[in-house]
Amino acid sequence: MNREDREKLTQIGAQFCIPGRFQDGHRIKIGHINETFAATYDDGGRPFRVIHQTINTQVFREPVGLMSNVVRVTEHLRRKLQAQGVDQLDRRALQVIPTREGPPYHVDASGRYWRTFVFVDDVRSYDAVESPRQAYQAGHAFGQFQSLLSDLPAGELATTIPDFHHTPKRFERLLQAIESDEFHRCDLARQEIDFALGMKSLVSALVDAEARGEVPVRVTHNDTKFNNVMLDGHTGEAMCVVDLDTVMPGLVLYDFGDMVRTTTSRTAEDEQFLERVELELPMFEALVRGYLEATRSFLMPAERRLLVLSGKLITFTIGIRFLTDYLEGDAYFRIHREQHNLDRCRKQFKLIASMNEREEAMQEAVARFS
Ligand code: GN1
Ligand code: MG
Repeated sequence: MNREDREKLTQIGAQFCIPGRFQDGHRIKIGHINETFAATYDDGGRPFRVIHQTINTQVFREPVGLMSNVVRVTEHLRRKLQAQGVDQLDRRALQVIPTREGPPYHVDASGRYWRTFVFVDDVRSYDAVESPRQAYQAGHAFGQFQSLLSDLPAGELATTIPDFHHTPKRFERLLQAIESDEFHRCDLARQEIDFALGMKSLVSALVDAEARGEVPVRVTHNDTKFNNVMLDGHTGEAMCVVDLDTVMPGLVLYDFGDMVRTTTSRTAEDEQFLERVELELPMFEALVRGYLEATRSFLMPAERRLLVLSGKLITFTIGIRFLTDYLEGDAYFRIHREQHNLDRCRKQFKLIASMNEREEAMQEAVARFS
């Protein structure tokens, strides 16, 4: 790492209750939103590893509430897992390291918020799912996450991003972006815009089910991408889920939908060869089996009935967020090439088309494992 990063990290690390002296660190490139570093401290000859991460306050406007959610949830998970007597507790339950002054975050001289986690050893994540076994692990891990938190009253958590998965509001924003076409990109995205407009009748399905009281608000993860599951480096077993910034009150269907989006096709989120993109049934079957096994104790029939629809709807919601961001000049999602957000959108829409073709088989799989 360069000298500037090194000095920065040393200074940040000193604020937290970390045993030992700063030794080394490096930037980890994950996520579109936050900045993340892994660092090693020398604790009397023994290495102690942590994650230092900034909170993007443009995106998360209430970092204090966010961190109080994260502490609440990680402690709850740890207590529950401990009571179950699981092995390797420290690899299964994330731990927040508080600052020396007490709060679980530090605000640096330029106003940036930092937090620190204990590093989980010997786990890795994948940007794209590789096998049904991995899909099973992901479904089970996020299902278990919801299940362990199902006795935590959702109302006690802060809402870190209001209306995060509110599809009608996301759709409204897309319509505004099309209307103003500030960056003159609508012509380049004509097909995607038409596809999105064609889905209008579906956009309110989940918010309507919630408003009618058919599905309850629970504590949910809300960013259940496959790369937020940490798999054991040797056995491939899911050890824990990470990226808890969006843990807040929500519908379990948001979580399941985003799993379908990211864990049923062996392609990256920005795959450009669209002929490779399809909903792979063996992946979906394994995902839904893992999820239903882990959520048996609390999941209601009404929630189960909407699982397949949620896959389509959340894939659509993220797809139109990419499209909107493209039309708005790439202000939100970090891009690494021109038209990156348009490529991301195309991939999501292709996956939806494939789900439409396989809908019956997907429903049949949900019924089989229910
Ligand atoms: C963002 O930054 P990351 O990768 O954890 C986004 C998610 C999207 C995802 C798409 C707070 O997550 O909602 O689904 O990108 N997070 C936020 O890859 O907007
Ligand atoms: Mg995230």
